[in-house]
Amino acid sequence: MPFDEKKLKELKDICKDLRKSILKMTHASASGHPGGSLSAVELLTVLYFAVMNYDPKNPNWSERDRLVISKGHSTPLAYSILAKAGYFKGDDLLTFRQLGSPYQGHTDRLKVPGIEVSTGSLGHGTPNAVGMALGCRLDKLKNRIYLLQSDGELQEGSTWEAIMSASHYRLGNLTAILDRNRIQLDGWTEETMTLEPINKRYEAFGWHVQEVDGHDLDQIYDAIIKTQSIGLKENKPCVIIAHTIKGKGISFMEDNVKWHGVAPNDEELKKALQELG
Ligand SMILES: Cc1ncc(C[n+]2csc(CCOP(=O)(O)OP(=O)(O)O)c2C)c(N)n1
Repeated sequence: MPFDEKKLKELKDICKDLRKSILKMTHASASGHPGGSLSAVELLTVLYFAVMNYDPKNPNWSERDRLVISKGHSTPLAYSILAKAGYFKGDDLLTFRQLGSPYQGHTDRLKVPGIEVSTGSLGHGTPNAVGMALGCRLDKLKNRIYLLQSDGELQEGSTWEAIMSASHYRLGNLTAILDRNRIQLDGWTEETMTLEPINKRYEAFGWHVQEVDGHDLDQIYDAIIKTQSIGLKENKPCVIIAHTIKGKGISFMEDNVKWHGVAPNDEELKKALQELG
């Protein structure tokens, strides 16, 4: 069901704020990963502001839903959204990547509340999420494990071992969202190592598969809600292949591999913020 007008505006405003924050943080540190942060803005916005149960004042609440951000370089987005969700104030986000700052270039669960797993070495998030899903089921918790995967890390063997084990253990409490922005560190995924047909590959590994426009808030929400019922009814892990654009929202960053791990300079920041309005 589509969001009502008020909720849709609220979510769109959050997305815009997050994009601004991503640009300012990477500009301030003159480093970091804007492209893959910008592509996943809508995905995490729907999770944090329309779907997940969590308590920012009690980050370790045992019954919380858990999000594993497997693309651990997307920290400008991760820290910005955790601040917005109330885990911390975030008025020091511009210390991003400085020595002594809690906001390191890759996620560190011991430094930033709300980060469930330290990631950054690609291919570790999916195994962690599978372990969490198993553990939560053993503890008879009614929560859900969400997992943000990148397409580049589907080239890691450990990811597929975990995908295989998730269906073996019938983890109906696991929803993966794949940020299918088609670009990895230095090129297109299909030129580096073919991933397609991703949907058939997941299906062959026993997962339920949906595909959405990863910048359409309604589509993302509907697909996530569907995984909640299908997963449990069919005892199947679910994946949502979210078709996204790396660098989304900034004309000169969109679909441009250069912006994987390069920060905007003064002039580029000004132009990007102007575009966002
Ligand atoms: C095991 C491992 N190998 C290499 C890297 C270096 N690296 C950082 S990001 C990246 C790929 C980025 O592409 P993708 O994973 O698709 O992320 P996104 O496009 O969503 O930002 C690589 C190879 C890494 N972090 N971990």
